[in-house]
Amino acid sequence: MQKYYVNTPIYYVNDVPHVGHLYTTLAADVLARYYRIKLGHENVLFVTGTDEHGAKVAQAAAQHNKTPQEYADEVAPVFQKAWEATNISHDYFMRTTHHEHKKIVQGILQKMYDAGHIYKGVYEGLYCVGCEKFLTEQDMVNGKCPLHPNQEPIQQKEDNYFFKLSSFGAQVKAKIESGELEVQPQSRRNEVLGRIEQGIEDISISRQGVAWGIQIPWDTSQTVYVWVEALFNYYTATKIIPGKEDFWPNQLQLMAKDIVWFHACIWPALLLAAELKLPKAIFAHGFFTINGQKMSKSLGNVIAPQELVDTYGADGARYLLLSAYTFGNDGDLALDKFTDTYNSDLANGLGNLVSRTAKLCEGLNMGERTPLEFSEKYKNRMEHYEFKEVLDDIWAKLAELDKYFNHTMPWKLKDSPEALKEALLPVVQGLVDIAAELEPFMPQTAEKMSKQFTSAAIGAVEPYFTRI
Ligand code: ME8
Repeated sequence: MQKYYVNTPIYYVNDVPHVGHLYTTLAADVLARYYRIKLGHENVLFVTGTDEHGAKVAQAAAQHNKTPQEYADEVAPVFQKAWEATNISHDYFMRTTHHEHKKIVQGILQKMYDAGHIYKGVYEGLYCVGCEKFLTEQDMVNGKCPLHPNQEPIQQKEDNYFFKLSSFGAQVKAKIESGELEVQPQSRRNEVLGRIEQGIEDISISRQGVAWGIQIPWDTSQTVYVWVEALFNYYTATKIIPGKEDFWPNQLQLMAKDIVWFHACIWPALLLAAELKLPKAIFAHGFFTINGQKMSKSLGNVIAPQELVDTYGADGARYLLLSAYTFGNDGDLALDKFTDTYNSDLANGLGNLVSRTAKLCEGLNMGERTPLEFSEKYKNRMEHYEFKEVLDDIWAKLAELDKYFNHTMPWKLKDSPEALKEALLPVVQGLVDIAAELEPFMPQTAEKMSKQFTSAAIGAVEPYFTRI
C-alpha cells in the first residue's frame, strides 16, 4: 500500500509562531488531509515540530533569564496551541530536545565518522546567529547578512569537525537531475543545480563554543551544528513514533525558499553518507509580504495565527491564506482585503447558498446521498500543490450553483413539494460534492455541510460565517 509521509520544517523556538509558520504548516495539513482520504488514515504520517538547540535559542533564553531547556519548554507549547487553534492535524509534534532524537543523531554521526566522512579542521569565518549559518562572500550584502541586517555577523575561528560535502555534490546533482529527488518548483531546482555546479565546499558540522546542543559522541567538547541535527528530525521521528519506522523515506518536505539549500543539497548528502534513503520530493514555496511589506518585528506587522483565527475563525483563516496567491510563488497577504474576501466568498458566497438551500429543504424528504468521487482534475491539482486553483474551481462551482438557483427560483415552488425537491436536488448534490472537496482546506465547514446535506431531512442551520 502506498504511504504518504509529509514534513514541515521544524521551527525555531527563539520566538513564538507567526503566520509564516502557519502558511507552510497549513499547506502540509491540506496535503495530509487529502492523502488520508485517498490512502486511508493509517497510511499517512504528518509531522511538524520545533528546532530547539543552538546559539539562536540559547541567546533568546538568556534574554528571558531562562535556561534554554526552560525556554524551549515554554515556547514549544505555544506552537502546539497555534496548531490546535488552526486545526492542524499533525500526527506527531517533534521536538529536537527529545532524548531519543539526541541518541539517534549521535549514532548516525558516529557511523559517518567511522566511515571517514567527517574530519577535524579549523573554521574561520563570519557566522550569522539569526540564520544559524556561516556566511559566504556571496551571502553578504555590505558585509552583513541580508536577512538579519540588524545583527552583526560574528567572526569565529575554532576547531570544528567537517563533513565531506564536496564528495557528495555529484551524487546529489545526479539524483536531482534524474528526478529521483524532486526539487520543486523548477526555479528552485535550477538554483540548487546551478549552485552545486559552481562547486561546493565541505561544511563544518560541529560547534566548540555552543554548549546548547547535542554532544559530538567522540568529542564531548563539541556540539552538533544545529542544522545538521535538525534535518535528521525527519528521519528520527519515524524511529520515535511507535510503529512508523516503515514511513521512511518521506514523500514530501515543505518549506519556504529561505532554507532550500540546506534541504536540497546538504540534507541529501548527509543521508547518502549515513546510508539512509533520500526523501522523494522537496517543495519550497515563496515568501510573502504583508500589505506589500516584509514581515518584521521592527515594522510591527508580525501576525500570530491566533489573531487571524480570532477575526475569521479557523476555517476562514485557512481559506484566506491559501486563496491569497498561487502556492509556490512569492506573494502578498493583503490583510486589508481579507475582510472583503471573507464577506464575499464565505459569508455571502458559500454561507448564503448553504442557508438559502437548507431553508427551502426544510420539511421535505430529500433522500440520502454521498459525494461523487474526486475528479481527475481535482486530484491532479491537489497532487501538484495547486491549492489556490482548487479553491478557485470550487468557488466557480458555487457560482454555477448560485446561478442555477437564481434561474430556477425554487422559492416559487413552495406549493408543490415534488417540484421543489426536484429543483433543489442538483444544488444539494453540488453542495455535498463541494463539502468533500473542501474537507482538506476547511475541515469544520466541510463536516457541517456534509452532515447537513447528505441526510434526508435537511434543516436550516445557524449561518456558518457571520459577516464582519
Ligand atoms: O529555518 N513567507 O526555522 P524558522 C512564507 N529551524 N513562509 C515563511 C515566512 C514568510 N514570510 N516566514 C517564515 C528554520 N516562513 C529552521 C528549520 S528544518 C530542519 C529547520 C516559514 O523558524 C517557512 O516555512 O526560521 C520557512 O522556511 C520557515 O518558516 C522558517 O522557519
